[in-house]
Amino acid sequence: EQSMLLLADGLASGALIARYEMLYRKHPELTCDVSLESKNINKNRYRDISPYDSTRVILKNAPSGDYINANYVNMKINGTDIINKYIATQGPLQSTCEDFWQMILEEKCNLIVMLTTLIERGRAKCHKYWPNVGETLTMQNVIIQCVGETTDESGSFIFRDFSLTDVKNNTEWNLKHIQYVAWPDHGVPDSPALFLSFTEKVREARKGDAPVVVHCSAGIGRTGVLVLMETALCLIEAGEPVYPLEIVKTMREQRAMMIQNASQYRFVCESVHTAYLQTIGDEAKLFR
Ligand code: PTR
Ligand code: PTR
Repeated sequence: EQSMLLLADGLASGALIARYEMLYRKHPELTCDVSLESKNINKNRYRDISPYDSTRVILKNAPSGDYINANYVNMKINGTDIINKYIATQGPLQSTCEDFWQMILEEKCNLIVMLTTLIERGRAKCHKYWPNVGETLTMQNVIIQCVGETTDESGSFIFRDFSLTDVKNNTEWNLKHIQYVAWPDHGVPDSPALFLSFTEKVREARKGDAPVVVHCSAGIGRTGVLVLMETALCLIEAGEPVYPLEIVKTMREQRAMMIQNASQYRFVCESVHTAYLQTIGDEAKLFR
């Protein structure tokens, strides 16, 4: 039997965190064998972060094999027909840029959400896998042109517009890139309000049925926080209750270790609470 509590009470009492701490970080029965094959091992940014075999993105026509450190993460919105589709992935390495863009091409993505900077505390967190404004990056199967770049008033978000060309079919499409520049790994954003407004931008930019590609450095911590938050906003809009722990479980069945630590979980639950107050002017509903 499950006890039901108000989100605010669960935060205040510590019950919310206590339950989070008991979850499996990695599903005990799911394997990650492909990521550890000798031909793939160097394609992982971190030795301890691997995608499950069952939900990994399998590249069809990449020049260097079918492996990329990425998982499909599908989040169903209770009480609706909506499934928010994501691909959660690591920040590309220089050696995996071609694979990254091949994935964007094969999935026909039109939105990338980036939650890291390139360097943090002197350490490389992500390769700069895109071209500067007005410049073009040419991959074997896809050409990427950056046609615009703006920063929001707070200086916390950067918006980029890319035009992509599918070389084989000679077709073009547009891709948006939204970057959160003030969010260190293992940490949390400056404020729930700022993070909420970022997540709203993601919601507005999401279009069509293609998965939204979300990455940070490892593709688990900050990526998990964003996926939980956008899922929660969708649920709130649909008038459905939000059970943050259930959302974490659903994510972790698709990519291991999503949401890295208790402070990130606490932060996102506080943000969910803020969203409730803003959207329906009411106390957050129950959690289990
Ligand atoms: N082995 C690394 C570490 O524990 O620091 C892996 C790692 C790196 C895990 C970054 C999470 C990280 O954060 P994020 O997923 O938000 O980039
Ligand atoms: N409500 C969720 C479930 O059905 O599993 C999450 C949950 C997690 C519920 C833990 C209760 C929990 O309690 P305990 O930590 O005692 O297992």
